[in-house]
Amino acid sequence: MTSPSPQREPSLLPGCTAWPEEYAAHYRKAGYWRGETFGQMLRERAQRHGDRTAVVAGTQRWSYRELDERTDRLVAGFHALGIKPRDRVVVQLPNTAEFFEVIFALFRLGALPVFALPAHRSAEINYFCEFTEAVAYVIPDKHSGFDYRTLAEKVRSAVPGLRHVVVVGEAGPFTSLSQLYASPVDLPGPIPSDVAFFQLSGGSTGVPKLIPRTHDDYIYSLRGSVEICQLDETTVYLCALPAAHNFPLSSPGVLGTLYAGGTAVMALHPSPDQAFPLIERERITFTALVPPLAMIWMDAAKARRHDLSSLKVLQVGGARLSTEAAQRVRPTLGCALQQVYGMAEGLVNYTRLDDPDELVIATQGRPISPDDEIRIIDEDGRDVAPGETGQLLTRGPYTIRGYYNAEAHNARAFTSDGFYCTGDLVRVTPEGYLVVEGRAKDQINRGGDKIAAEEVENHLLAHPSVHDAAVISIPDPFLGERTCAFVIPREAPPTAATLTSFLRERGLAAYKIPDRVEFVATFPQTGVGKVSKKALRETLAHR
Ligand code: OOB
Repeated sequence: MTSPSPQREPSLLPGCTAWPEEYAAHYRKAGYWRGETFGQMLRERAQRHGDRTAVVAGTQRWSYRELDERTDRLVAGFHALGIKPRDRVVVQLPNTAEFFEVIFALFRLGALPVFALPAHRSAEINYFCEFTEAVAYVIPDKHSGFDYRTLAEKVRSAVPGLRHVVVVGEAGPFTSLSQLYASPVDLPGPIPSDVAFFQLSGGSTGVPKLIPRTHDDYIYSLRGSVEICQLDETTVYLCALPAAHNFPLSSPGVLGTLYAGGTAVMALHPSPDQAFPLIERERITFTALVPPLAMIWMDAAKARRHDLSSLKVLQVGGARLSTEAAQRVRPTLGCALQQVYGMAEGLVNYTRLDDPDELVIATQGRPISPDDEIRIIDEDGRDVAPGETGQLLTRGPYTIRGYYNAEAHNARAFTSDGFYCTGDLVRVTPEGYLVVEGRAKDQINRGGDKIAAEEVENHLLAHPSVHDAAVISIPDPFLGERTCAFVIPREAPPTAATLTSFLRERGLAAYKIPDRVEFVATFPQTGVGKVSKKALRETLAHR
């Protein structure tokens, strides 16, 4: 058992930026931050909903009480491994039941999960472990045909500070999660203003940035999301996207479902083959997808082999949904559409369940909180006229004030008065709804997967035959965007295949490998001598 230690003075993890005291005081006074931690939240839900089903995954069905008890026993196990409050633990788990006990045990202990995605490979995981000085790394044995233990071997040899690899399943040379359960111990837990975990930023720079989220701010975003999405004990949420991502985790996602006392059903893969039988069997009421998956589901639903009639709401977010696709949701799937425009840094916008169709189909919603502040600025940093498109800046009770240990980057990504510069080009409708029109950041949004151009460029530049590289997005009818790498070769030009396998060997996640490679002799330049990605995009349109 862990109990909070209210006697401890609040002190934020070094490397994190606190909200200025006057804002924190306001967010508490307004009732947004209610002084609750994730460990307490689960305990309270277990007391209230003991026998209700919290989690369904494969053949496992855990009640709230069972999840709470398993969590306590794992807290003891992690503690016995020597994992302490504020230690970072990279968690890379697919959609399994263990995902919950692992993260709640770390939350309760006050250790900080770093939420990696199942698609990440050694390039990303080495970096997360090194940068956060992680003491442990939690993996499945195998998932989607990939053996994570071979990845862990690589990470272990590259990052000597990593003390433990914990495996869900067959552990091989590592520690098995199943051997960690121990008798509950009484430990001081974290306090609500503490950082609870790290999310990853989609990013636009060389390496992904880490996003520290506190118990206070994240639980507020859950409560707000649960209210807007009308979740309650009868909600059966299907988690088809990777649970570690902010959207299925908390918007309202699996954590919002547990907040509301509902049931979170985990699908290992989001394909209709796996998801539709689950919808029918578990009577799923609510789920979330990225646009390309929504299109696959809509096509598959035409066959009508499964009963999807329990589904009330399909949320679509993470990337722009076309109006045409938005219009097809109800006719094909028989449920309401909710558009979600959010970011791991904080701000989440929803269309409301009682909004008129025009708003649901043509906008990306409005913020959760009355205290989410929105500014839309032009290239000179001036507020645009109402309805004009510009870059969205935001500040509020669940939007971070800085990335972890990133002082120089923070100076660019946040204004001096604490607004986060989203890099999204947005306009506001007369009803106060946001419409995402484009992007000012150097990122590719490949069907919801975010790729920082500079990160891929740096990996390409490591190849001896590459003189220079520029990665851009190309429009794609299915994914919205794909990536194209423009490469200036040295004397001996490599082939496109050599370069993509080189990136794979460097351990880059598959979704970041360029879909297309073009060789050129020079790059077009902007007036100030930078590579003009706009001109490169135009070149491609003409090829
Ligand atoms: C979600 O979070 P991230 O951190 O993976 O990506 C955030 C970025 C946004 O800045 C925007 O560029 C893009 O993804 N985005 C959308 C969008 N939702 C996100 N662009 C257009 N339309 C949308 N509906 O992607 C995320 C986090 C929480 C909830 C939902 C999505």
